Amino acid sequence: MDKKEIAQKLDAAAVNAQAVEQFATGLFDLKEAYDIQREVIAHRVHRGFPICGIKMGFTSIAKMRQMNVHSLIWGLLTTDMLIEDASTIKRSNFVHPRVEPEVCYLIKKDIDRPLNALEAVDYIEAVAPALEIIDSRFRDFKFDLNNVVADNCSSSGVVVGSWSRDFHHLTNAYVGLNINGKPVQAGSTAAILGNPMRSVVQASALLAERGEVLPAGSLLMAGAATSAEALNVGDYVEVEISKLGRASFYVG
Ligand code: 0L1
Ligand code: MG
Repeated sequence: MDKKEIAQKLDAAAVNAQAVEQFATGLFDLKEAYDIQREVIAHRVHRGFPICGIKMGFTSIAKMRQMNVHSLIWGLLTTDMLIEDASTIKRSNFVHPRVEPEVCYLIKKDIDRPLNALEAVDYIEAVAPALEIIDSRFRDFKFDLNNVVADNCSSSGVVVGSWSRDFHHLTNAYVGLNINGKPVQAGSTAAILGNPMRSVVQASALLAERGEVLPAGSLLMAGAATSAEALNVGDYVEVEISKLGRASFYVG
């Protein structure tokens, strides 16, 4: 099976909300996994949904432990993944969705080279509380590192709350994930690589490695502060980040 066929299968799994088995370990390496990811995204772009940002994955120890992996990964966001704050998603559009609380940055200037932590601040326009819906296209959320990368790092939906220009207090801010009014996960922005701004630094290095640029105006999902939670019909899901605000959605 070549890269195009693998991408086609992953795209069809997402469109039809039907899980597939992960591909055999060793069928493609990590570099090829990112090539397949690009092919998967090309299907979305072809359907009229352009790339609007990137997501960083496995940025917290909690996430790495939950999924038993040890490397940072990244995927692409397309406009069909954007979900309005406080709107309703349809459970039936997903295979087995989970949600995780995140921080989202709005990029001010093209990220076109590796940045250090001091420089990264100048590339951020604003920050917002956010929720990522992850929905592995692989049966039972079972995958190895190369498979999850090929599957665009499970990314499926993004809810972004109100933008704030005050992003300097985010080194250790409370992050809560509430479902139906009950706290189900609690953590700190410090769980995101020690400081979510480091996610921007890591993203700049990963982009440079592939010779890619993240244009001004893009979203950068910095990663989860806690483990993910499964979504069920009837859920009201909310992220709360101290001094930053909230974002939410319903599951219908
Ligand atoms: O942190 C992340 O967003 C990684 C998501 C990929 C793994 C998963 O499906 O949990
Ligand atoms: Mg995530």
